[in-house]
Amino acid sequence: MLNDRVGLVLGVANKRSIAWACAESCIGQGAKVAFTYQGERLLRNVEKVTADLEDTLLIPCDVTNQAEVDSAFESIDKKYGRLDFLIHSIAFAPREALEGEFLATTRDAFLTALEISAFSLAQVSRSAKPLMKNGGSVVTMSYYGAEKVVENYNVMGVAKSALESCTRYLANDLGRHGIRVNAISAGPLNTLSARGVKNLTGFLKHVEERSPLKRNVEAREVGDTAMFLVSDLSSGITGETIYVDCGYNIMGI
Ligand code: 1JT
Repeated sequence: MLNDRVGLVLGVANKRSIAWACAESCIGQGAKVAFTYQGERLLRNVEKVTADLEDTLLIPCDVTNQAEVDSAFESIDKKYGRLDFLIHSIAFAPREALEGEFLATTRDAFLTALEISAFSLAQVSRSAKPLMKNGGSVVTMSYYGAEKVVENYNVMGVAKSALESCTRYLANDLGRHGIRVNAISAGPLNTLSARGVKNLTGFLKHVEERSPLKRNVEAREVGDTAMFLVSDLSSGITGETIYVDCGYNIMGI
């Protein structure tokens, strides 16, 4: 399905990362995948996870550093001369912002969360555009807290709303260049990011009880949806947010 395609995946922290599940699914369909990592601290992890891959590229890329973003895309251009898909799976908010009242969000936490979690999609899409010479597909990760109030999710919910809106505006700008942009709204997963969440276990149990499928989503299922979105199977879909949450979001009372 993805033979001869080159992709870039942002946001692998370890083997449980949603980004890694996306990469695995795409590689399984024949894609070549390069990875960015944030800071030396995560390089070891990404090296470990990608050790068995051939023809990969590990590039440092902290999105708050424009020079690093520029040189990341230069590296892609130099090695592959093209890019067919990009999977954006990064977000950040200071830990204190993900508990208590949203009302208490500081200016600094707000700006950081929106910069790293939403603006970065526009930033990397802009850099990817000239490399997506034969069209392309960009996929990002959202969460239900973008649409409805989820206790403690707070400023990340606001950032994910902005991210979903960025997805639509970018889809409009890039559509004429044959580039599609979509978001996946994944159900909660026990990843490194989620580890800091208060009462994650109770939260996962709640979804298990309430979702139509009576279980939590697996990273593989999110990865497979990302693979679908970067493949030609989804050629008519852009600007969309697709829920991969065992149906949790459709429920009322
Ligand atoms: C971030 C973190 C983004 C955790 C995230 C996230 N998107 C989803 N999660 C998991 C989650 C987090 C909370 C939650 C439910 C799910 C942590 C680091 C910053 C970026 O609240 C009930 C808080």
